[in-house]
Amino acid sequence: MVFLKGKERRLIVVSNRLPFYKHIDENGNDVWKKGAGGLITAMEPILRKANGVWLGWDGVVTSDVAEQKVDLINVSEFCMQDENEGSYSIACIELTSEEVDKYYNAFSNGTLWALFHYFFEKSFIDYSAWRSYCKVNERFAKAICEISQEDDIIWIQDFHLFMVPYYLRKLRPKQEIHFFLHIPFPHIDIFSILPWQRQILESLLCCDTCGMHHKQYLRNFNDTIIHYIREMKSENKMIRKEDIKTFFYVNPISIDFDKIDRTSRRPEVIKRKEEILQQSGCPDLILGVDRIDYSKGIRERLLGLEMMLEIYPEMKEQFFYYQLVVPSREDVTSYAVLKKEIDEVVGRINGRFSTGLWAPIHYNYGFVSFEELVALYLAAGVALVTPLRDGMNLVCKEYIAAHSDNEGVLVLSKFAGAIAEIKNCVPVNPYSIEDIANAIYNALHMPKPIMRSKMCKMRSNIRTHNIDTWLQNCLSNFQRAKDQNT
Ligand code: ADQ
Repeated sequence: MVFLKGKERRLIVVSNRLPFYKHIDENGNDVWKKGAGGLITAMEPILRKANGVWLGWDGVVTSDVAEQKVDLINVSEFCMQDENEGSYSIACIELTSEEVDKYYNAFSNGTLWALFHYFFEKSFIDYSAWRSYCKVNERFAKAICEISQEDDIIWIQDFHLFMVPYYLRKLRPKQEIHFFLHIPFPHIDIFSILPWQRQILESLLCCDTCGMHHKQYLRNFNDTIIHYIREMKSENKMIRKEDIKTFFYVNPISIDFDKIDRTSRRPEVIKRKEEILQQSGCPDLILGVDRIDYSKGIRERLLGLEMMLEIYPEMKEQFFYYQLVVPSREDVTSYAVLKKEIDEVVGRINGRFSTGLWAPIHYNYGFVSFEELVALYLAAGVALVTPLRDGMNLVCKEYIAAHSDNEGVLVLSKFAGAIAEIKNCVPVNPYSIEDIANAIYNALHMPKPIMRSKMCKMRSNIRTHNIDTWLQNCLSNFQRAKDQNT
């Protein structure tokens, strides 16, 4: 429950994927596995504390989606958890394999993700994928009605579900509907490429509130709204800015700082950090942690590392680069191509620069536990977070939270939403290989007092702008919207 408008209300979060995905083992039993990604990292602690409900796809592909009955399952039934952290329930949506292809792979990840991250050459226009997207979004809206009551807080997450507010508003005219966009909202020139821009805009205008990470995204959005109003007027459909009831706000998402900080001080995590450093056999460990995605700039980062070794050959054997990559969207062609490219670049660089027992890059393609991740962050003297475009990026905030020793240098892309808040990083243009090479070299050579002072400042900022303050700000905006519209 969350406290809003003077009373306790149930929080229902709706996103494409649930934080767990299900598969059936050889004995026919359901087996649940934890997923990874920014939305899960951010929303899970909130739902646990609020004892809320999370509605989404469980990863199961069915041959036919009949009128489904949506049941609630408490995650404590299949997931070990710390009692102090609370619990929440999940409700599952089913998808057919055609819907996975069209709604999820083609439209959401192929068209929208690429376009909204400014990779318009990778984005494509496919009307049948759009129809599937609308059909699945309508199913989500019906499922929300099935599991909720009118005074629940419905909070729809991200670009997979842009059309849900439109369908839900038709079914529930009085429902409070909130939306949060986790990716950038692009410039109007990019957004205009979408033939369905008006439908998406009109759906967002069915919400009570819509939140974004960065003021530039809101500026872009305002430009599209102004253009939309002008178009409506030219069609003699009267609409004015004052008639728009949706409250748009900026609130950069964050992390559970205290949990990561506490974990980084646990003796077994510190012991693991020391083991990692010892195994690396080098004075410095550099770390990259990413969901595999072309927007994360992994390939460009590796090329930057290669150039650093070319320019500064004395850096051989002085560091060890650990690249952790969590698998993602493996059925989308561009992701499979990227994986192959990364494999090749890693092989080439290691082949070129390895000496005796030393190889510059260790590449781990898989999921690691929370404790292992914190130990890796703590071991890393430098973190490379160099996305070509990122709505926010939580890895850089996790890295800062894990450095309870006040050490470590963060190299951060100018095109990550997080750069607006994290001023004491080493900023980098991720499109410039040379800039990356120099940033890595400078990070490795930063004098200790400067490094500690910068890390302290970054920590105090993220400590106060954590996931709790983010939630409270969102709730205040829900309240403000209500006050504005009554
Ligand atoms: P993502 O694109 O998924 O999120 P990000 O914010 O960096 O990106 O979050 C990735 C998460 O996955 C982190 O919490 C990280 O710890 C975890 N992770 C990565 N690799 C892992 C591994 N191998 N094992 C375990 N965990 C791993 C989207 C947007 C972002 C935005 C978030 C939240 O694209 O811009 O910050 O949503 O709004």
